[in-house]
Amino acid sequence: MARRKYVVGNWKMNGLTAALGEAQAIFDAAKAHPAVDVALCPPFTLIGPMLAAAPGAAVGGQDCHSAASGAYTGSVAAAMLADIGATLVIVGHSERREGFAESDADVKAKAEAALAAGLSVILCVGEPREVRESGGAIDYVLAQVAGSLPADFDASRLAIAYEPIWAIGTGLVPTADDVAAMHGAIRAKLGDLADSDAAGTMRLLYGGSVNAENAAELLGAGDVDGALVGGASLTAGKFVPIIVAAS
Ligand code: G2H
Repeated sequence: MARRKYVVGNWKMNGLTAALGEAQAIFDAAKAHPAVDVALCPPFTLIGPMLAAAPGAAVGGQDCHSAASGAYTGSVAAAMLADIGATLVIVGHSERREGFAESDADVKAKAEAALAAGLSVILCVGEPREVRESGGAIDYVLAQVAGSLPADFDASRLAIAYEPIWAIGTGLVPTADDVAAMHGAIRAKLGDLADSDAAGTMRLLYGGSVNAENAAELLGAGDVDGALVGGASLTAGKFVPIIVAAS
């Protein structure tokens, strides 16, 4: 079965309630492109209000804790996200891996908790600049995939986002050939780690400085099923052209 395109906005720590109009405009425009699955991951504070503004939309978190509850000040459990209507969560973003010292094992535990709570998961991987420059990017990312992949999963609810760290928020992007090579290697690794059905079903997203100008080329690269978009997902004017490029 063909994989549906998937375009996800990661608002990071951006957005007050005044931004809900942008989300509404994005989800309204997305209705004209039913072949593309569109989701937004705003800060935790906006998940409920965004769902109230756009009922039925795919809205998710940018992180979750691996525990179901407990003394984890500042954290949010996967079941709490599901409880307010979120349907997905990002785990293992490099800004969490680097800024909050999250290991592959941490990311794996979060992904497993999120799947158990009924959420879909976008699991992020990606290499730093020095690893890319030394020629070790594919080995580095495949090790992250092996270390972060949930022990058991429904491939229709798990996507991997390849986000080279040096491309995040920098305006730099890998070539379409480099993206295709990485995604092909990830899909082959999934075949080894899981099975060929899972490898064929799972969607692989590219993330890192995706914008209206480069989206068509990046989304057209081999084994790219969608995009995880940061800065260009904050307004309908910048994000909708990326949805159009995916359709
Ligand atoms: C990469 C991406 C969103 P940006 O982090 O996940 O951000 O598109 O701003 O590079």
